[in-house]
Amino acid sequence: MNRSLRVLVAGGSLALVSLLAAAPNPAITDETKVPPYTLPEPLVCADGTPVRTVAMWEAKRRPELRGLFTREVYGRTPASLPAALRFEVTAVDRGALGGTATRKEVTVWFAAKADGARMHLLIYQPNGRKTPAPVFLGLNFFGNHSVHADPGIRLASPFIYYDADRYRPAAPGTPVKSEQRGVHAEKWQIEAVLARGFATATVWCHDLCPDRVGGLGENVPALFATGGAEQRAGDAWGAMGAWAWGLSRAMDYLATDPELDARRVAVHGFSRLGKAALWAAAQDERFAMLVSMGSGCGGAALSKRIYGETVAIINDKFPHWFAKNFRRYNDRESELPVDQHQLLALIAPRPLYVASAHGDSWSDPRGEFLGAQGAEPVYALYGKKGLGVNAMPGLDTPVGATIGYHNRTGKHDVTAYDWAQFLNFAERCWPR
Ligand code: GTR
Repeated sequence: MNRSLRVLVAGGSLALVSLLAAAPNPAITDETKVPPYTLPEPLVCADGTPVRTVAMWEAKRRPELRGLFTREVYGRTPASLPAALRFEVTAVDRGALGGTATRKEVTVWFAAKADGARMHLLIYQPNGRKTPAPVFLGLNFFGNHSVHADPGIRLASPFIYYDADRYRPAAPGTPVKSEQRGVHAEKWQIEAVLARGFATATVWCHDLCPDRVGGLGENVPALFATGGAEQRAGDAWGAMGAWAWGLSRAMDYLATDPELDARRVAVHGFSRLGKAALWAAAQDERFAMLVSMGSGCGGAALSKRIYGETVAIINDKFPHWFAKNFRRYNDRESELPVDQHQLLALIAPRPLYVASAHGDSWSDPRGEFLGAQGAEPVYALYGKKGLGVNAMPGLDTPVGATIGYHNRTGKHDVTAYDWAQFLNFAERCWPR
């Protein structure tokens, strides 16, 4: 194991900051280097009892697995809702996007104070539908104004400057550049989603928990006083937990809107926000479908393969994302009592779509496919057909019934091709 000695030279004196802090083992991206591993069984309880019925899965094994993911990986989600929770519809434009859509903006208040924790939910729904629209709901990286160039979208605040795909907090007074609008429009494909009759809804992850170590002392984590990245209890939540919690609060609003079909809400996410979407769907059964793209380590990819990003690497780089307990498995993945196929199994029998990009070895496409495959026994218990293939399909070849999968040519991204597959899958699972 690599060990590093960090030394701080301050004002001529030598201060030892951290002695013998473990540095993560380097990443493997060569399939022949994947060590042998054993996956924990989704359908065998901790006491060794095999699960043969849906009733037993739901009464015993599913809560047991949720408990393990809570304690060892993502941390606890507060059990009660803030007393001040309320929805304020701040804007409705029935003539958005050239009259094809209705744009709604809703502030979801978590605290009574006007400057307290809140999130802004942006919704587009297609005009002209006779029935309530099914919804794709997901978090965004750079503010609601990043998902479409529509000048009617309220600008996120505090404004975060977008530069070469990195967050850069803007200095106070930085003028908002109009070209910041729609910087992630390609990743959202809003017109394509609307054209197929779906609504789209989004929240900026930063509203819930800023994506930095100090974020656990702000916004939603601060509201629940769950503690900073280092000070919190071992099983306290991290940013993933707060992000997933926010998706459930968005769902609370969607369930009140008669123009939207709350029984058909697909929660989706890309990369770190795909991990959050998975955890949201695993906990909240109101999400009727899950779609993840390049969610990788702590998402759909098996941890025990230690291919690409590992538990140690992710905890080292993002100490605020997961529960502190997850660090116990840094470079000790074989000791993890769970693996990510069991997280996917928690979504059964709801439709589940896992997508990878071939060039995204950091997210381990094969590990994501194997994660989806490992969830199949639980889908089978419900009489649902999973992937329908035994081996990883070729590039750009979507497969699957209730569990869908594709491995796209190209890099870590969400593209028009990916959205076309998500929409095909949703239409197939939810015929009009
Ligand atoms: C990377 C991280 C991945 C993935 C990605 C993203 O730096 O290592 O786990 O989440 O960021 O969110 O784009």
